[in-house]
Amino acid sequence: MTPTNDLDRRTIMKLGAGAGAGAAAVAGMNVDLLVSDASANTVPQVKLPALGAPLSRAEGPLKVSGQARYAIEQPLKNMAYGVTVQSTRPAGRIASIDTTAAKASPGVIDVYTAQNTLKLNKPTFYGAGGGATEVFTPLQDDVVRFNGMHIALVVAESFEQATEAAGLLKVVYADAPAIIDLDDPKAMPQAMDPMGAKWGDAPTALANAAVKVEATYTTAREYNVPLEPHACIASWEGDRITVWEPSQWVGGARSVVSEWLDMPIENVRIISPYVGGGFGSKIGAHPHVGLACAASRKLGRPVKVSLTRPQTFTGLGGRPATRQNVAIGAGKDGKIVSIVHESWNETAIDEVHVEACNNVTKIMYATPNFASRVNVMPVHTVMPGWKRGPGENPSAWALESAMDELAHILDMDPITLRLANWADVDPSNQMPWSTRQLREAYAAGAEAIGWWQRDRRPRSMREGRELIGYGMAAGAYPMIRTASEAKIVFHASGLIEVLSSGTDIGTGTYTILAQAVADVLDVPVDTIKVRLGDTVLPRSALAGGSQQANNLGGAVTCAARNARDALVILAANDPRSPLASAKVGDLIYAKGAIRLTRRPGKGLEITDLLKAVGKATLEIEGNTFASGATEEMKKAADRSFAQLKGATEGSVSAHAWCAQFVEVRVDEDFGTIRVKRMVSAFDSGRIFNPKLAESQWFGGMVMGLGQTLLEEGLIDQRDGRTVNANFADYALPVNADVPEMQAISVGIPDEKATALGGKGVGEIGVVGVAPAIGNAVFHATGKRIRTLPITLEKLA
Ligand code: MCN
Ligand code: MOS
Repeated sequence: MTPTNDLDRRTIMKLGAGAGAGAAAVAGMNVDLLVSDASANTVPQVKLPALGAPLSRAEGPLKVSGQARYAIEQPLKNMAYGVTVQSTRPAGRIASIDTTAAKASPGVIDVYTAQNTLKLNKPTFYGAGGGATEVFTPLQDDVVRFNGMHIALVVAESFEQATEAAGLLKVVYADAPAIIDLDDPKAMPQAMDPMGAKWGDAPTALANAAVKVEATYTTAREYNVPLEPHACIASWEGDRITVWEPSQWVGGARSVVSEWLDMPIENVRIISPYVGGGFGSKIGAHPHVGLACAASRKLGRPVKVSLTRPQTFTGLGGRPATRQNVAIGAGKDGKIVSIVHESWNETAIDEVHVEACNNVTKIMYATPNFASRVNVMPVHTVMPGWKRGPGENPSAWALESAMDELAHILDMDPITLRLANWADVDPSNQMPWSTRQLREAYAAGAEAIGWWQRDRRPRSMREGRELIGYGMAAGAYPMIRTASEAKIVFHASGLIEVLSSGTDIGTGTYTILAQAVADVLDVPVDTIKVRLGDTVLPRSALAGGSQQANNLGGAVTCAARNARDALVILAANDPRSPLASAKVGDLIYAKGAIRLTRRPGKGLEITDLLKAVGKATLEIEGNTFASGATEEMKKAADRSFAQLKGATEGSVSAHAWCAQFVEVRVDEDFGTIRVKRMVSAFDSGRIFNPKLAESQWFGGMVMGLGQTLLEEGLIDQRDGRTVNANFADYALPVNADVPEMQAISVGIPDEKATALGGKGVGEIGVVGVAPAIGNAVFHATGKRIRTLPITLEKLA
């Protein structure tokens, strides 16, 4: 990978300009902030905002030294170990399960099945989230819904004993015909009518169009595969339960645990300070968590349930396989007159997960006529879930591949075609964009990869045996928002704590919240300690939908502003304060101290104030709730999806944008495809930390590379089994697959979208990668591959 310096410089300059700081100030980045940059010592010291500085991850040292304690590393006394047994048939019923041998096996405490069940209620809550995760509750009936479904939980004194006993169950199935996958002729589509979009008369305009592209694009079943497998510990004390669960959303996990167990939500605590990746798969607590909670209640001791790596492919779902028909009609000048789009995605046999495949299709280009329909196809699979850029990712694959096909038919440059169809407003609702630096993204990406120097004709560039291809594609991700709250605690010791129940799943939440607070309190970043991931902390929505950085950035900024006021009031009003003789109006807060407006040179430090007034701590809250928000609304923001605001719930249509560029090399003899370079330009608004944003974008780009060339859940047509449910056979990009990468920030602060002017970073990096690579493969070879992954046999 290239060093981050270029990106940092560009981003900082952009930010500097946008935030009103001069270019000279950029060179003078405070040494406090540039922990590892020795050169910063040599330049004049001008203090720049902490927010926007390329700081390293605050919790990084804890993680690399093994001190960060992940969920199942929690040492609890008297732990029992639960191992789930999964069905080996895809559909039908369980005729019987003989648990005799398992129960007699050494160390076994109990074996739970549908006959001897652990009662779990059906959660209603996730269903309201449009398929965020499954509502399925295991062991509650004898129905077999998919191959790999949990059908028993064996609990023993050790993991090994439970695993041994799990292999001794004798299960007899009464099979029923199974619908294996999207291509199964028995699969029946169900239209999700409310998700469609329509304006004008798209079919007629398409029929009359001078130029047309009509094609079918598919994506494979994909898995989220975070390095930390899904695993938890549940522990009861009286009528209260604590669950250590790697979670993107402790508030959501708490809701579902309380529903499963039919208990007051206040008695549930979820703890998740560190998460080894989730990519959408840890937004919801999955059924094994319910089993752990219920077993722990029954046994009166802590129960740990860890899915094995193969079980993470069947114990929860990833991105569903999708099929999309896209038709674009245009004039000879390239102006689009119609887009007709229909999509299908697989879902569980009795639950609906919708992949909103028209999300990008309906907003990218100005077209007078548009029609889209979204369908699901119930099959015998684990309920699919959200994987980074759900909806937008497959949507961009189809649309942006089709745009490339159109450009080829028209003999037009793909960027020129896109600019010819520039949408000045959101075409799906005529709302103005909040900001849309997409033209800048095209320009920056094209320049960086050398787009205009290439020969546009397919199969025209080569080096030895290798065909060279350039491809580009664009994309969007909506700016979702949910109001949140935060607390700042000043300690007499000097420590300043920032508290939120939001999580850091590897993204940088710990770091950016400290940066945001440091600016408002005007103190060094390293005096601030952020605590996250615990339902006892202030309420936060999910780290999902690329919203959390902006949600919490806004909340902690508000808390910090409140804190400045509160400190001034305390200094003026407490009779024990050294500044008690002053009036509130005579005091200001600056640089970590309370000062007399007329003599600001000398100040009363926060710690001295606290000591003087006899307080060990001072707690100040802040939030971004609307002024009239009721307690019920505040609870809903943390516990449900009810307060989540979509991209157009304001006066503007707010999205992050990307333009992805790649160079590929295709070996003509072997058909092997290697991505040689990836250059992406992103509009994510104001960037809070360019180093962390870059690593987010890079992560998304690598994930897109895997999706395009490697990842594919293979299903045995005889029994619906996921054949390659492991890291050896489910191929992911390793370092050797990852080329030189560059991520360029072209965003400007977008206060119409969010309080601090940032937009989403976490997911936009994966949108548009697949079509950019597919388009580059076409440019290299003249072959258009419309089914992901693009593997070498498809080029033959
Ligand atoms: N950031 C920034 N400037 C902004 C916005 C964000 O510098 N304007 C940086 C910050 O470091 C912030 C990070 O980007 O911590 C991600 O912020 P955001 O886009 O708000 O995303 P969330 O905090 O909501 O995180 C969730 C998002 C999603 S939805 C998926 S999927 C995904 C992703 O983050 N899963 C991840 N990135 C991941 N990265 C890791 N390591 N692991 C995952 O599971
Ligand atoms: Mo991201 S798929 O919204 O966790």
